[in-house]
Amino acid sequence: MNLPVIPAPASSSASNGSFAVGAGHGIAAPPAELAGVAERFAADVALDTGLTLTGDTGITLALEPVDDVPTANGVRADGGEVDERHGLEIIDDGIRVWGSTPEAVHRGLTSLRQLISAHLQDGVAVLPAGRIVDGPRFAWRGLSLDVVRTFHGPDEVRRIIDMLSLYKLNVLHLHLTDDQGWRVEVPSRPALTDVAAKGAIDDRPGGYYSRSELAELVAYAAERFVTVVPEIDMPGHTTSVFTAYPELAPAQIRTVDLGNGASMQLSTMQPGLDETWAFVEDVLDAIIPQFPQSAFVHIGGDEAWGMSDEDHAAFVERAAALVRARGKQVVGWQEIARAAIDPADVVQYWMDVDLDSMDTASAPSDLPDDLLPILVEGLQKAQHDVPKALAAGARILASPTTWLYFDRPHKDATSDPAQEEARKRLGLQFYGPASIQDGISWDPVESLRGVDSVEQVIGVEAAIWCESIVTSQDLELMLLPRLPGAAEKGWSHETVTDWAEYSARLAHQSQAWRNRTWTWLKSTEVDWK
Ligand code: TNX
Repeated sequence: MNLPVIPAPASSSASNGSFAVGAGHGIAAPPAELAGVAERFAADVALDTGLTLTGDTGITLALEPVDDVPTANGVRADGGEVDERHGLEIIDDGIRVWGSTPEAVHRGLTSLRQLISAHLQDGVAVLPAGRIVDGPRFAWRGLSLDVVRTFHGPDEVRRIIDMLSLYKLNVLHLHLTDDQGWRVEVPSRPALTDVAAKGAIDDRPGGYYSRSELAELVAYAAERFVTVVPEIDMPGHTTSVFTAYPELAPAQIRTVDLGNGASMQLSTMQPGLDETWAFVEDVLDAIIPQFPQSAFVHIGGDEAWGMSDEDHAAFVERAAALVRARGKQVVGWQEIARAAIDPADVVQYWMDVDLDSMDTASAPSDLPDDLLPILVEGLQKAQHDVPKALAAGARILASPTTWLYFDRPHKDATSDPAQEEARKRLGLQFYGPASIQDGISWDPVESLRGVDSVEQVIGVEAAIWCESIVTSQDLELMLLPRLPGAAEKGWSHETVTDWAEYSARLAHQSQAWRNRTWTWLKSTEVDWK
């Protein structure tokens, strides 16, 4: 059955009849544990559709297990075992949503939100009778958000959390530190916020989240069953730290411009310096308590160009040990697999490059001569990261650049001439453009180089890097309409690559996006509602 729901449910069947949801309906007195979920649903329906559910009949909720869909593969970012499987039934007399946990019921109500959006006409949504039994393929389904290159304030981050929630994504990975800035308070290191946080790319405003703003964001996400995972990127991508604490800086700081706001740094933290470790401990001690839901700390580890393999491994191993000593698990970009890692660590795979088909002649022509060999060597090493991670017993978080880097330019023109300027400006040109259809033409197990079984994958995470992204509208235009496709890869057991089927479901999403004032690329590939 082709329901206007993304991600596609594990199973669904149609029956005869329908139920018309209107303003006089609502959730019938829910069990106490589901009161919050019921309130959230009514508030979300109002924001998605303008329909205010003022009654208390029509929709019943129950805490009842669902076990006729497979359990999720992988690991949850909150480290728990929460079951997200749920059922949703529409009959002539009303609607019933059930699952064994509040989160499961919330996921079921999220499908109902989408059904109401798709069927609403003149204040009434006539929902065809039927039954959905659903649950996720992977336990970790996320978005990595770069808040450094452009600082996205708390209001914008809340809008992004709302998007994640509408597509049953359950992780917001905040990339809080990078060469250009630092976005989080560390009370024992005031120069991070007094100095490093002021930076961003070009003359974009800097900024950081205060401790209370972060606590509010984390709570806002938790209410929507989204876990916020913090990333402190090291030992590369740390130039902003050096501006604040020059005693940590290497002798020479070298920056290479790659165009479009992107740059490359050949300056890294030094594992041989005692001060480095005092700093890392201060940062971890300040940050870990700010993310109580997260069982993980992301330690970065990527692109430590110019550093020896030995130094990089020594750094990763010590930083990872400090995270584990604080009771948290380690997640890092795929380069951490070049160090000795633990089976409980998660390796985030991104460099899905095929070296043989690469055209190094197309590298930026103004690249200094000594850099191309460094880049090529990095790509060669990257081919071994996934096998190394798996050999160490660790598992993979799938973020392949080909399909999940949303800073790839949009390929297809838009039906809105006002968006064409932004479409052509946004994204890193060296990636080459991708269509929305390209974004769903893969599978998170089959398509990953070096991966051969679903057990090796803990989940799926899209990434949005903000070198080319300046405004909130830019950010949303790069996230939508791609985000639902990433969510589908993380959730749906059966990989849909049939564009006609998928784009019919995608077309319905624009109704809620319009009501929520989210900017999306009105790609001509889709017949938007
Ligand atoms: C690589 S992906 C980076 C980022 C850039 C991104 C641009 C990764 C772990 N590091 O620093 O912003 O490419 O797509």
